[in-house]
Amino acid sequence: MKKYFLFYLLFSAVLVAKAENGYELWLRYQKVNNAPLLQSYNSIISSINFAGASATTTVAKEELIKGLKGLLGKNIPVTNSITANTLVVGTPATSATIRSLPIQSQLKSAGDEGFVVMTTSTGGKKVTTIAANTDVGVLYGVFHFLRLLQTQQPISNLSFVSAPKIKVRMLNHWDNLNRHVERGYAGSSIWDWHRLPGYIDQRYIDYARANASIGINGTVLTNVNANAVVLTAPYLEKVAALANVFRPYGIKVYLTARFSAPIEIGKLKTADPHDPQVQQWWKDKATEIYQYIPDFGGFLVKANSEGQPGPQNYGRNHDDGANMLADAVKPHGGIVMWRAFVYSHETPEDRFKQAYNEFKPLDGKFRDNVLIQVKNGPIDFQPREPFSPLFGAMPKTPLMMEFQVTQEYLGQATHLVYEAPMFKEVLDADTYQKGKGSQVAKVIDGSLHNYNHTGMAGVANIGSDINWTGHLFGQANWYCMGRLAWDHTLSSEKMADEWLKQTFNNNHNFIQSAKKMMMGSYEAMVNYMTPLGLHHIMGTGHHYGPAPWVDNVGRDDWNPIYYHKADEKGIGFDRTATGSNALAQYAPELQKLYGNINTCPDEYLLWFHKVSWDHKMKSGRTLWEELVHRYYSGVDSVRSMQKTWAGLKPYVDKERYDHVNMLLAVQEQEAVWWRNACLLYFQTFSKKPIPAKYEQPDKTLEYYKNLKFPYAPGNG
Ligand code: BDP
Repeated sequence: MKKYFLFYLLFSAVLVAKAENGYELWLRYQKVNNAPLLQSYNSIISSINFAGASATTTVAKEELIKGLKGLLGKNIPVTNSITANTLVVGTPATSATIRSLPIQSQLKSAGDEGFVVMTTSTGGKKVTTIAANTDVGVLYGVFHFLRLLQTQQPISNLSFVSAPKIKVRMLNHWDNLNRHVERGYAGSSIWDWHRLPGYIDQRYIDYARANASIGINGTVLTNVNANAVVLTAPYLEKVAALANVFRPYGIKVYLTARFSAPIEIGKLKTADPHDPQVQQWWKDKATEIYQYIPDFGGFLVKANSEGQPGPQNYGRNHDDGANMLADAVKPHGGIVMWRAFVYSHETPEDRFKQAYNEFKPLDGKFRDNVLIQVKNGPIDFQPREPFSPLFGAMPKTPLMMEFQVTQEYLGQATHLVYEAPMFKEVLDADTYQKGKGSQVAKVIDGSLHNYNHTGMAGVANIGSDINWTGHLFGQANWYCMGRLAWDHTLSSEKMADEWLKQTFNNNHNFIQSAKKMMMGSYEAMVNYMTPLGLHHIMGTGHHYGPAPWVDNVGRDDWNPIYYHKADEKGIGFDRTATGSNALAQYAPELQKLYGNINTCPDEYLLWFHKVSWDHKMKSGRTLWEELVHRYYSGVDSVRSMQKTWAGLKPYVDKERYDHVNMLLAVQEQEAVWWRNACLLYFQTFSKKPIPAKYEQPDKTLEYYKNLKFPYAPGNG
């Protein structure tokens, strides 16, 4: 008997210390391990009064019950009555109590999707309320409330109103119908097209929960390098099944539209946007899609870019193409997101300038349901780019932001890189387009130019891996992208703090050290990959690892040597008036700042200037010395991250500790690889030594040049 009892004890202990594989993301709802706080939470939440019966209300209610059960360690009764310390949840439409609470002015400012979380009273009883004008607002409020508890905030005197600053908050999946994810490093696509529509993977539901918890309200299911087959009836049925799962969570489904679809699946001879038959085909297609998915969000389009078909194939322009699709979805309430990531094959122009050159003249020519989706920087999701000069330059056309959450150029899924500081750097950058204070964030939230539509998209880093994102810390990038789309004023520290507390624990020492590690990780990566404004020097095709020497790819601007222009004289791309003059696309204030080699911030120096190896930097070092210093300090930072993580071992479960630990070791090796390969290569031009005080490269440049990775993941 005793033996069995011991066995039982052992068994239940194993259950309690259940494996943490990262699947639960930041929605773990572990019991609050701070006794006084737990007591206070318990005294403030004695019952739940949850009004409403819609699908959204139902999932919100289930989430709240589940969350509170985990966090408080017991079931909180759901009641129809209201007593002291009831949590009152609902909308004015669903709850007479909400209508009567003194929160009406706050509700007004919450708008359509926002919420109010307040401590208030009714009939002399103190209550807490989660209220909104819509059911989805309630859902967001519930997630906010649960976040407060998960991050162990006081809740005795709440007064919080929140409304999203951006309307379309979106993930872009670059997922192919065969489940290969372009630039995906976390397994294969989570969309199991073959088994849809009949089989609904639990992942779809958990995906929707996770997105709703951070305010994401749209998802583009398919790759921008699009396949028209997704627009055929059997696939629309599958898409509809996903849309049905996501709908209660406030998430709309969007698809990528292949511009040549009328030819490929419609049997037309042309896809010319001026052809009436083509226009009709898209109208009919839109009508068909809306029969399957009544709240279909609309299309995302990559056209005349990197070989994708588009209106220019027919001598038309982007506005012709975008407007045709916009007209097709307009009667159904859809939008078109037309990408500005274009650079032409023929143009010998600096690639930096091409998107601006093509789109700026089209300002004001798009239908009112078109948004132009612009990558954060002018080239292509490099570790660090100055903001795209289009931001601020198209006052009559809503521009939305496209960030890349998946780490294509940022160490893929083996490097711990917290991206919030990079996103914030762009959002906070001042365009000066309407004088000082014209930040990129104000362009995309519509406040600078009064845009009627606003949006932010993140290219997803999600795949079939058990922890969703390959690297556990990649989850933080998904998290902060959603949070920033909701509120771009949130600081990187705050989001790291929230994510860490929810994902791991609330221990002060753990949080302080782990946060510091996250906060330094972006700059570390820039330093060991592309310091001082270097860009696009990674391996051809797969973009894995360094390859600054590549000079034989089909077109000039796919070659790293095009971007760094290193020679005996120096290194960097002259984009001032003596060079490509891309700088002229920015406001005069920035032309002046970036145009002067002495005032140009170090971060962007080689983006805009060809700099001699002996140039004296702000640090007092020569450019060569500074480059060496940066590459070495990048590696040093990774080594300190390893030390920090080792010190955090007592605070993290074994599975997740080991996962991060092993990946940090890989990251260290790859950082050394980047450093050595780049410095040995650039040294062939600078002809200067790596000072003896530094550990010297242990391999030759030839060795690095000969490395090949035919099966690197994520390739196109
Ligand atoms: C590049 C990627 C490529 C994408 C392209 C895009 O390497 O796979 O198709 O961006 O955004 O960075 O269209």
